[in-house]
Amino acid sequence: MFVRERFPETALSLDALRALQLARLKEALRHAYASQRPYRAKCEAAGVHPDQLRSLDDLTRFPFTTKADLRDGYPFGMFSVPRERCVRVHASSGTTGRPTVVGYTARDIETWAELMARSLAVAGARPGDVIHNGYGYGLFTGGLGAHYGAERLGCTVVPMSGGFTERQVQLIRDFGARVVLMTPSYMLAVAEEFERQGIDPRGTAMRIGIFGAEPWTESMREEIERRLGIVATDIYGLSEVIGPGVACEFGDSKGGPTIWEDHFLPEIVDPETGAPVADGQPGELVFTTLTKEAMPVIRYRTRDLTRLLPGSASAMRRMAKITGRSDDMLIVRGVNLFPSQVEEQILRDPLLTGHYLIELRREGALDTLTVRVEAREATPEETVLASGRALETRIKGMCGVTATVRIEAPHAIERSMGKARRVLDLRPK
Ligand code: DLL
Repeated sequence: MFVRERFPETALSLDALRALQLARLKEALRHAYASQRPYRAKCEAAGVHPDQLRSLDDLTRFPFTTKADLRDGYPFGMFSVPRERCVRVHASSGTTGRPTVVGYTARDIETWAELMARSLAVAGARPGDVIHNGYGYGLFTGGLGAHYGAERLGCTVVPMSGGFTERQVQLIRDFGARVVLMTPSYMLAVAEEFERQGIDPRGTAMRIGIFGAEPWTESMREEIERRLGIVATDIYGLSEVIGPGVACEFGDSKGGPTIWEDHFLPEIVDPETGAPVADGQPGELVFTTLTKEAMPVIRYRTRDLTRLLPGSASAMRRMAKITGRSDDMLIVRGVNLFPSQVEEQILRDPLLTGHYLIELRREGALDTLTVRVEAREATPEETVLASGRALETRIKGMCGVTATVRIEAPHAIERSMGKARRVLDLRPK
């Protein structure tokens, strides 16, 4: 009830939603065409003009925007308004080279805060809640994006950021946080810190976790819920589109994040050919921003792999859990493998902690795969060995690759404070 009253857009009928999207799309396309020279050049090369867009389906005739376009424009080349009209910039570091810079007008910040407030609300947060925000503050969009949304919803925000794990536990407990935000991998590290301090998280006010910024599996969700006694929901977003709050899961029905389609139009395409893929089929997620002023993106290739699912709690569609990014896919001796597949197999064993690192090496002409995992405290030696062998068998059986499992001492694998690094590729380039 609260969600529908405070965020009536979530109750739009399908017809009203499609009409709103079409009106906004026409405007967004004109805005990008008029203000982003690189995008206009692509349209001209493809022989298309915004006036030719009459239906939502016509969008597939327009060119994509890629990460390379944003990098080429470094730093402010993709801005659609004079830099002076931007009240903020964020940047994502990326793995190589220049960061990707994104800008926001005052209205963009308002939109973002409102959508982030909507996300927190559907996950189960309510005005008056204490929200512990463990997403990193700074150029990363996680911290400030969640912060503004929580304030807008009327919550008391604890701007904790990542790190200082002992302090995270102390403040969650002392300040009575009902809602906790951080990456799922870091939540696991915080769960361990609760255990180390001998504090039962069930005895705190913490009830809801809103986790994202990195891929995580259903098995990871179960592990977090079991260890902390909370409801774990999935929030999705990316800086190029706005930041966190592009989509968020309803806490009571789960089933994948609902995409805020009144602001971001999703498509799925074949990652190799770019051809459209029907709802329900797997492929690469593509977004068109419908209301962004400072940096609209038309058909932005996210490289995230997922499927579009029909709406459940709203007419807006959901996305299935991200299986991985097309650039995170490992090819090991010809077999395609995502870290999430390995994660699922690890978490089937209650003796393993859920912290892991996949190492790839080349020996002679062959790639080798080592999966480093950790046993929980005080696991007897023979049990550890048996767990390792069983995991090798499951990885071979379920993922089709031969892996060597190395079980390490508790805490041997580095904890991340934000996005976890799951793969170390030591193969020569
Ligand atoms: O990670 C924004 C964010 C902050 C989302 C906090 C959720 C919570 P970037 O740093 O630009 O932005 O990274 C975006 O992270 O393309 C996905 O690959 C991945 N990602 C984000 N959320 C999820 C999720 C933020 N729920 C990239 N599940 C995206 C899986 C996610 N992957």
